[in-house]
Amino acid sequence: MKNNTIHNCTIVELPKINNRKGNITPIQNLISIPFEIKRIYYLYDIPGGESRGGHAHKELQQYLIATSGSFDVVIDDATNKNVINLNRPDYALHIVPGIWRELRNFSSGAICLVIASEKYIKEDYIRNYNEFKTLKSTS
Ligand code: T46
Repeated sequence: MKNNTIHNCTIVELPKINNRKGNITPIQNLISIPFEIKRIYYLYDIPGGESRGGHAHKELQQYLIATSGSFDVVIDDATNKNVINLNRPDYALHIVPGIWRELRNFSSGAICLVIASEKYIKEDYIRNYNEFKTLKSTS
């Protein structure tokens, strides 16, 4: 968690099966995803102007996918920040542990699918930015 930087977060192209009837993107455990999937959840019905996130994870890594609409993800390793716009259902943002994230600028009807490496564990969250900065700077 300490040594991960935003440069370890990558945009991943997902498989896409296309024909005249439309597209399918299959996601298979440990094949299209480099970790074991323990949980899937999705954010939807986000009111205009709302943001989500505002935390880091100690162990959890995840894929974020804009299965519908678009939104921005700000990733921050306490030294550098980057803003990534997600707007395609066949691309995922892989966020490694130890990265602060905030999701904002949700378009109307946007859905953020999250594929996560861990079950929900409250203690895995760092929700205080000063605590996050301290953890990143100390061993
Ligand atoms: C993340 C971003 C992208 C649960 O009880 N179980 C769950 O599996 C989840 C995800 C949440 N919750 C509860 C915990 C809070 O009382 O739902 C409430 C809202 O969760 P949170 O404030 O963490 O929501 P987001 O959208 O800020 O963050 C979520 C994920 O928690 C987080 O892992 O990276 O989506």
